[in-house]
Amino acid sequence: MADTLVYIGLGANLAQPVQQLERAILALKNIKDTKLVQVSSFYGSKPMGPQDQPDYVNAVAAVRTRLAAVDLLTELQQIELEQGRQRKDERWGPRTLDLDILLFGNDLIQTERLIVPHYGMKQREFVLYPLAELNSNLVLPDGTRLTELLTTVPLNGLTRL
Ligand code: ROI
Repeated sequence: MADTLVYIGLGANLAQPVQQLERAILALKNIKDTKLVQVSSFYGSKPMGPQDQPDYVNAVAAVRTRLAAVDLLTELQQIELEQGRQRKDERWGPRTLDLDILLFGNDLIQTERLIVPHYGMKQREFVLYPLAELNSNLVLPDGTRLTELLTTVPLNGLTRL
């Protein structure tokens, strides 16, 4: 079976977020049947959602995997839990680590556990700009060009750290 190029969004805004992302990247390197191929710069971003929470640190990583998407998701959720992620009731609250599958090749996935492409990615500056650093020629499965999205989504204070 061939491998799949996957883009993963990383985000944290608690408990030393830069270190959380660095630790998560080490953990990505250890996922079975998966190779880390690229990591963007780290970015500081304003919280999307409730504003009474710290700023975020965000990045995007590219991996090549032979795992099925759902099995990769299980691995990512395990890493989140190992880094102290607590599932809270509050929607869009702060978190020590968030790992989102943004794109899984050109696959469209709509299951109970997983929706890919990530539902919010087209509107999120903290996803689109790091992604563009990895592949500015990227075209989404629906044919949208990343460069096109960048013209419509402002930086909103996003800064490269
Ligand atoms: N806001 C920013 N800036 N970065 C995130 O990674 C992020 N993640 C989230 C919500 C709470 C929606 N806001 C965010 O899950």
